[in-house]
Amino acid sequence: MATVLKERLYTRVVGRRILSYKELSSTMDLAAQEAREGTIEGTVVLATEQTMGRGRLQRTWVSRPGNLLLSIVFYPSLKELPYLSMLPSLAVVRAIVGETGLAPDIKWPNDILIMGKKVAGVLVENTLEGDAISYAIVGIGINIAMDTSEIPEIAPIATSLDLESGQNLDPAKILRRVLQELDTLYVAVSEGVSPVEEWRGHLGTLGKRVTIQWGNEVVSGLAEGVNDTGHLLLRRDDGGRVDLPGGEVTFQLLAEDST
Ligand code: BT5
Repeated sequence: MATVLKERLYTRVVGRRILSYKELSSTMDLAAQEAREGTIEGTVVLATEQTMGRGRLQRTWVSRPGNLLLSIVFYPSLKELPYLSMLPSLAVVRAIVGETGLAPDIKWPNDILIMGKKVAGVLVENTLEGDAISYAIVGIGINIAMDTSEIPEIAPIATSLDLESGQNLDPAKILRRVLQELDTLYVAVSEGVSPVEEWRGHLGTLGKRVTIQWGNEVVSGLAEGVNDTGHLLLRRDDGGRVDLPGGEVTFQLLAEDST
């Protein structure tokens, strides 16, 4: 896949170096190792399979062949950092829309859903050195040829692009598009263009009643908006407004839906 990609990749930063493996424990770990060794920014680590694919908070990412599993190395400034978690989900949305015509949306902060089911996930792991960011690894998993109905642990909540589109999509084509979109967005951010408006426009969470777990806290209310650094602005039932940097969203059923 890497050779096909190299030939047709038109990017400035993302994908300047591509490392492709049949099997890894997690692309996050190898990308972090590469970053510590000073690899060039935009290095992409791809794996056909992961034996210990992970999500946030030590959760597992089901990682099988036929899907996209990758991590990208960035050396962002502190100013660029808040945007770094918006860019991958935005790049994935753009790629899915452009390559399949499907209409995904983003569940804050960065799950990609189609008709309420998760088709892709994004994980950003930052490493600080003193006050500066030493490196950030962006991990992206996209289900392409996965029959999620056969995997009990995710069957009720997950889907794949093949299932949703009724086609056998070419993972290399989708990968190329994701990397190109991510590159365009990252270069724009480094030139001072904010991705927030476009990202906000794809957030399916806004306007919904939600319960959010953030650390040990649980808050419920109306997801009113997001601020310029991506924090969710939640109107609590007592009228107060809270600003949440991250967390786990559960949608609340409206009374008429639950009957
Ligand atoms: C994420 O975490 O959604 C981030 C997933 C990032 C995966 C990529 S793959 C390449 C790179 N290398 C890694 O090791 N990771 C990254 P989170 O929001 O915590 O969601 C995890 C939850 O999603 C799990 O608890 C399951 O409920 C669900 N899940 C697991 N595998 C899935 C899959 N293949 N498709 C859809 N949902 C899945």
